[in-house]
Amino acid sequence: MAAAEHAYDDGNVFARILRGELPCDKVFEDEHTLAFRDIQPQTQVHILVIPKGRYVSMADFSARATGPEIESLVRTIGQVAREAGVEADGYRFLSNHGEHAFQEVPHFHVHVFGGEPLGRMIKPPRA
Ligand code: DGP
Repeated sequence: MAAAEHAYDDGNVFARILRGELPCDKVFEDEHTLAFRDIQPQTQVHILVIPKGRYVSMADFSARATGPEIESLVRTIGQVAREAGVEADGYRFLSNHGEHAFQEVPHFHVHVFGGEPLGRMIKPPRA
């Protein structure tokens, strides 16, 4: 994969949150990962989990992240869902990569949705 495909924009909003230039409603932080509430929640619980490293999306993160970074991110997803109280009734986590997925912020992030019925995934299956 060409390096240019993963060119990272240090001006993106999550980079600015990580540098402390913008506030966030933090729910968890460790050495590698930050979790905070989405500014435009789409469900009752809507938390974003991001690596602290400069990764554009899942494509970049899955190719370059270290084992400890990956472990931290995955464990954080489970932990914030548990602590938000959505584990028993169910939750969804997803990440948008690129144009077809309508990724808006070019810093890898995982959405954690819950607190209410979420409907079926994406749209009805193709005939
Ligand atoms: P995506 O479409 O997957 O790139 O989702 C980007 C999400 O980021 C969207 O749900 C709104 C959220 N978001 C955008 N700007 C900010 C911000 O400044 N603070 C917080 N907390 N969330 C933001």
